[in-house]
Amino acid sequence: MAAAAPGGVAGLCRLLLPLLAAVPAAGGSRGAVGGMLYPRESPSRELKELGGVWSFRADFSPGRAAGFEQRWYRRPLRETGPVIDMPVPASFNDITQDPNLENYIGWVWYEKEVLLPQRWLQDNLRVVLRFGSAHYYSVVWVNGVQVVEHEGGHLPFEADISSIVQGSPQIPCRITVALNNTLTPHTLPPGSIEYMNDRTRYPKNYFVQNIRFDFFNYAGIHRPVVLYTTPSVYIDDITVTTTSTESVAKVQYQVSVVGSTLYSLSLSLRDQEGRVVATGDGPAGVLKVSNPNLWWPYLMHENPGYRYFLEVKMQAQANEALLEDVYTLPVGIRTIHVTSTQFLINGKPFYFHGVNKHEDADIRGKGLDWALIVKDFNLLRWLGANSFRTSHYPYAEEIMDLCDAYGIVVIDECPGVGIKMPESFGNKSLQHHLVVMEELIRRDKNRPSVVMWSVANEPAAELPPAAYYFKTLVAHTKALDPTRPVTFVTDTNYAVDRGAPYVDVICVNSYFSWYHDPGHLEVIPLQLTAQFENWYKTYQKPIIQSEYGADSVPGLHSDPPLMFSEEYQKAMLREYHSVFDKKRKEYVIGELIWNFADFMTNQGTTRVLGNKKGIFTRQRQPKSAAFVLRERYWKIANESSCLPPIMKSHILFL
Ligand code: BDP
Repeated sequence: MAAAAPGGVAGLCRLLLPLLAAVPAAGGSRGAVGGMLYPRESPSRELKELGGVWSFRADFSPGRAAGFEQRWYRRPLRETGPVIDMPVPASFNDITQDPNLENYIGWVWYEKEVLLPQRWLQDNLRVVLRFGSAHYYSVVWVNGVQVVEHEGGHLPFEADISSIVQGSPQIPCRITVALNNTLTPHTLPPGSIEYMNDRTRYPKNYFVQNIRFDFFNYAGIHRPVVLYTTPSVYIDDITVTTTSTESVAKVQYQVSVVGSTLYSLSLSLRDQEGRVVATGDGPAGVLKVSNPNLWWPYLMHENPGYRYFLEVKMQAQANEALLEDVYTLPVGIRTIHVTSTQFLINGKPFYFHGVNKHEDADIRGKGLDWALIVKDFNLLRWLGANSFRTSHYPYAEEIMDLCDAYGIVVIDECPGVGIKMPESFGNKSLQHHLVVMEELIRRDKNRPSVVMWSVANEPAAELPPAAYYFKTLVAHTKALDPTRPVTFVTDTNYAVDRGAPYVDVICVNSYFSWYHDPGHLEVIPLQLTAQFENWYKTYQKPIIQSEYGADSVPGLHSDPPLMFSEEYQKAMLREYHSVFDKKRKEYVIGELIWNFADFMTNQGTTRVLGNKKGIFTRQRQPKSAAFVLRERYWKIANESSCLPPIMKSHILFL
């Protein structure tokens, strides 16, 4: 974001880790101001991907500040010390055999030298450097000049670097990134550094990072880094909302242009066959589409994920030249409504039968991996899942694009996970959380797959400050996007949850027979029924079981079922499902298994090489539970839609 911590990097270092010496305060942060369109090629825009091998060094100096003190960004990284090869995108943690790098906390440095085409260096052209995400605090220099600073992972940030690359062209152009993965009570997610000062038990300066969330805190440049061009007068942002009756849909649009006030805009909306179905002009307006093809979720329609393409053309006169910019945005036409018992998409009741996921895999950690992404979508469709929650942070834009295209419905969650400490409910944390929601909505507002925002997972919602915190956060989110419902995911008791009054849908997690009454599957029906009834009586809002699950170690068998066996995971599912089947006739509108796949966590006595609640292994092989869920999801889909049953056998071959 945006808003760097007050005092920039220097302030951050003081706050994060006294161990880190202060570094020069930086500027150049852009904030959630302006647009963050996904970079796409067009007749007026070129794109260069900077993925591959970058140079890398972790700053192992005692204060972790040698890089700033010695200004490593001023010269090629190899000239200031040893470097290793580091893939981008990827987490750095699992790439080498060095346990110190796996668990490293502090500043790491990345560098890439890039050759720019000569034609990019002309006037009237803008060159932008964009990061899909980097964990967590980033400072970026180009040819030694700082261009951007950004707080928080999981969301994109960018910098206009035209003046640097065009003003004094340097060949090659050198991009240096310093990244810090330290978490504080005020970052999202929050964390804290604890110094172990007992000299009889720990060496000098020994510290650990405490986190209250259950996934390995991978760090690095996790998503694509690109350079792209636009004309110097350019389309900065587009916002689209849709309404529809059966015979006609309205696509309201707003376009913002930066660089000049003298420009003209023309828009055309094309269907999937390329036919123009509506045209418009000017920075705001309404396009009418007769007999629209609506965007439907997967398994709810024989043609799910229908997208139109909105081509926006801008022309402007600048420096005696005619500049033209073109950007094409995919648009899905659909509506969402929430009643006290239902979630309606295009006026029809939608039941979430889906999963929770993680961005997580062997070796690459949280780094974007196309093979894994496509495999996961094939598994989701094989399973008959129509939805997922982006537990516990925004996923890559590339993943969201496929959700739009395939009709996979998304509950889009921000990185508000592990908010447990009282100091994480103060004004400073809240202000940051508001900005993160701004960044998330700015990124995903036009996505038809996103049907609800989740502002947090399992916060300590019983604490008194949680009331003001969530009231403000939910109101802010609704003000930014009045078209989508807002929730947060709770594991707090219904009677003391101070955030629940503000949400549109109750999302509740429970682990009956696992964390509570471990081994006692027989308590599930009673406890789960009581959970639903208590929440519904209190709030009269529809409810999603947003997590439930049990660990199973693949290949471990036991009958009667014992914990950690594949049979226990299956038996737990069946007990939960019997209650869901009663309550979904009333007000339960969804079930999301925890978790789609096994994933890495911090080490601990309850984790055997990570969390094993996946119905697929980390390598995406099905456990027995996957087949139980598959039978169920297809059955629900076939009951609730008019799809021919042949759909399932078709999907078998995926
Ligand atoms: C839930 C958390 C999730 C954990 C899960 C578990 O929301 O992040 O991974 O428990 O313990 O409470 O498996």
